[in-house]
Amino acid sequence: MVGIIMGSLSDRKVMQEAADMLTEFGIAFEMDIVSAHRTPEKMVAYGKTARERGLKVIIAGAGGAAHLPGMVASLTMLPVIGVPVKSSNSIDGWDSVLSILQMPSGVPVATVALNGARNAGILAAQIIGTFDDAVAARLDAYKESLKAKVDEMSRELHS
Ligand code: RP5
Repeated sequence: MVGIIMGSLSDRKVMQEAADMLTEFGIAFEMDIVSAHRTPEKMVAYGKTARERGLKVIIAGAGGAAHLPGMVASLTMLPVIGVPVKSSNSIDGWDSVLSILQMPSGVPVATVALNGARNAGILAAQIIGTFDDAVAARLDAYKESLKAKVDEMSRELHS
């Protein structure tokens, strides 16, 4: 249902959080390393075949000159969620954020926060939840659990 791709194995720790959320919501996913610069042919094949292979959403994470999410978005009509990863030689992550965020008109990438793979997983689940009632129900329960946590914090503050 969801394809999670990343530019390098060094992105894995961050991107695993997206996978963990999809697992929590009971959504099937695949994970692979696809580099825009080191494996451009693989990236083109991935983007061009994603829909016919049954994927509904793609989560793409990369750092530095992070061209993977935008390039994949140019190759498919599927929604692409971009995760800017703060890589080790990064200028505080701004390189990753801006190169994923500043897409040209007509080719959107839904960009989450720096290292925001958890939200990418939740957003992908919300897209799947628009046509899958079981996933929608799990998302409702998740949102309720967030409310319950804030209520608990409020009680603790006033105790
Ligand atoms: C990008 O360059 C990857 O997405 C990664 O975030 C960054 C560094 O990659 P490695 O040099 O660690 O393979 O392509």
